[in-house]
Parts: sequence; C-alpha cells; structure tokens
Amino acid sequence: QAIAVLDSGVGGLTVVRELMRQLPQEKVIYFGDTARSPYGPRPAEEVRIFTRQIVDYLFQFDPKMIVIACNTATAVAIDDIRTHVPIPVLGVISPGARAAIKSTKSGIVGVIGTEGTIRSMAYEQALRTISPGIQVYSEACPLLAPFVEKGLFDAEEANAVVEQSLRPLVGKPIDCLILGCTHYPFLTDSISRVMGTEVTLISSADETAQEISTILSHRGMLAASGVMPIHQFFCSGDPELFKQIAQSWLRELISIRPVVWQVP
Ligand code: DGN
Repeated sequence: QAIAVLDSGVGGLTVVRELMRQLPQEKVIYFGDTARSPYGPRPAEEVRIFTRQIVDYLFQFDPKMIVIACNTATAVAIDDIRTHVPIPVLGVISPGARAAIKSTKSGIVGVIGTEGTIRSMAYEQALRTISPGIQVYSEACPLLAPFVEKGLFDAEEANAVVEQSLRPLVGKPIDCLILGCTHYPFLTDSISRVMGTEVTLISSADETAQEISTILSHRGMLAASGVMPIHQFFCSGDPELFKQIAQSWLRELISIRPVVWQVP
C-alpha cells in the first residue's frame, strides 16, 4: 500500500523528496492539482471541495495514509478529510509549528504562506497550542507559489519577487521563519539571502516525514525494506511542465499521468 500525497501543484514535492530520503522503501502516489493552482486566493469552501475530490480520486489506489502536503488545504480541510476517510491523515501545519518551536530561542517567529493560510490563522493557533507565549509575525506572499509553478525557482530568477514579497518581514526581530507553503522550499536560496543567516528557515517537510514514519510504525504499517518502490504521479494541468519540475527537484526520472477533472 502506498502513501498518498496531495497539493495544489508541485509544492508537495518538497515533502515527497524528504519522504523518499527518510523512508526510501515507501511507495508514494502523488497528486498535484496544477490545473486549479493556486489555491491561496480561493474561498475556504472551494479548497475543501477540491481537497475532498483529490482524496476521493486517490482512494481508488487504496492508500494506507493521506498526507495533505499543502498548507492552504491543511488549514481549511484537514478536519473534513479526517472525518471522511478511515485511514490516518496528516497535514503540514502541526509539523511545521513543532519544528519552529524546537528551533526558536527568542520565542519570536515569522510565518509566510498563501493568503488562505495566513487568513486562517492556523499557524498562530498551532504555535500557541504548543507554546502560548509565542510571538508571531505573519505575511501572505501570493506571488511566490505561482512563480514556482512556472518552474522559475532558480535563484537568479526568483530574487526580485522573493525580495518584494518578504520586505515587510525584513528587520523584524524573528529568529526563525516558517515556510508555511510547501512551494517555498524551492526558493530557499533566495529567501535566506533576503532574510539573512541569523534567521533559520523552517520547512515542514522534514518534520512531516518523521511524523509519517512514527504514525506508520505505531500501526505496524511501514513497508518492508529492500524493495525499490515505483512511485506514481498525477497532475491535472500540463504534464510536461510538472514532469520537468518534479525531475529536477527529486533528481530522478518519473512518469506522470494527466488527469482531466470531470467537473459537473
Ligand atoms: N503549496 C500550497 C500550500 O502549501 O499552501 C499552496 C500553494 C498555492 O496553491 N498557492
């Protein structure tokens, strides 16, 4: 049985890369809803409907676990999906918040994400549940995920748009910055250049992969080692662009199947 991973587009591949590194024996089935990306500006109800539709699609493969590798969808849809399916469902916000709490020394952290994620205040809630006194500066960066979706994540190309997006956070007294959108690790070089070396960048990918491992091992559902899994990728938009981005990020050849939504 595979681990099903979903995102509005290529962002969830940042979680997949970490998953492949930590749990190389696990088979991944990935869905990137590139035709309807970005999710950030969409109303919460629409994101919930899209997330449910992807989960229903992925269910035909009988996955053992669902990973919502999209902060925007996690923020508004994780409770709905948890009541909808009988298997473990993990999002990326709690793991990201936990990683930030582990990392911060000053108790003052920054969060960047899509408009939907920032509007939901999901990070503030997750951070304060663990550490009530934490201080949070958050900023929506609506330009960044669409930029990555175009395959433009080379530092040279990204510097200007990253600089413009992060300007409100520069000079704030934060000691770590949560990359609260799974697309942002693609832009790590530019982001750390703008924020400076004293700000630690937190991607939820690492912590999410660790948590996947914990959940599966508690249930005795980790795949046996020794077999190289064949991963499957699906996207709803341009398969060639998805493939090009995925192969450069994952550093392996993939095969991709396009999906055309039958929207009523
Ligand atoms: N990668 C998604 C996230 O983590 O929020 C969303 C990006 C988007 O759809 N704009």
